Amino acid sequence: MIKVAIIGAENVGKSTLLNTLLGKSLSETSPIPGTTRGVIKRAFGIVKIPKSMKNPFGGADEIVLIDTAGLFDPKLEFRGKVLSEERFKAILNEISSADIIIHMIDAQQGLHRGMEKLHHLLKFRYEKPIIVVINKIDLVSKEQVKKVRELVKKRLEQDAIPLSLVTLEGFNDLLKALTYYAQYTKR
Ligand SMILES: Nc1nc2c(ncn2[C@@H]2O[C@H](COP(=O)(O)OP(=O)(O)OP(=O)(O)O)[C@@H](O)[C@H]2O)c(=O)[nH]1
Ligand SMILES: [Mg+2]
Repeated sequence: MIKVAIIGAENVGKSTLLNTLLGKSLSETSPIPGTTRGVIKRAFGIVKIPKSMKNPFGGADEIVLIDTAGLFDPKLEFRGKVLSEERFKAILNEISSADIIIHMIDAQQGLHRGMEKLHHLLKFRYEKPIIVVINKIDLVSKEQVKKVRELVKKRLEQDAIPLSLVTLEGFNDLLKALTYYAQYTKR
């Protein structure tokens, strides 16, 4: 069983991604930031791997997806408004036990300062493999996507996957990245 945590600022599309990956509506989504309030939501399910891909999860293609509350207010450097210090710590705890982390960025908002710090902490202190996705590319120009992608490359020193959960552009690339990292996960 592989544990994947989806993290990001409020309203970037974390719960939508969880639902899309599992092909069901398990986590509530809405245009209002701060929708996911529970410390953490876990969804146990099987991620659908396209037939053309080798199943990397060895025998069982079971994956635990964790949807977290938005960690930061998208416009401010502050902790998300639904989070108390205690909840914030509880989420960090949970994230630090994940095998793979998906760091989701809103193409309209760009990289969040607080998330940038957290990304480095998770990558270097906890040595987590992190997949960065730039979501909602259907809402912005190609230039904006390029700009955010270059910023990510510079600041996080890794390439990001442009994604839209409306048109599903990039979704296959995300699945590929997930399956790639899953091969290196200790079970
Ligand atoms: N246009 C567009 N809208 C999207 C996309 N992904 C998610 N959304 C919308 O963005 C809004 C927020 O999505 P959620 O999945 O609730 O976001 P979240 O990150 O879970 O938000 P919190 O739980 O509040 O932190 C919803 O209205 C979604 O329908 C996308 O790729 N394109
Ligand atoms: Mg949510």
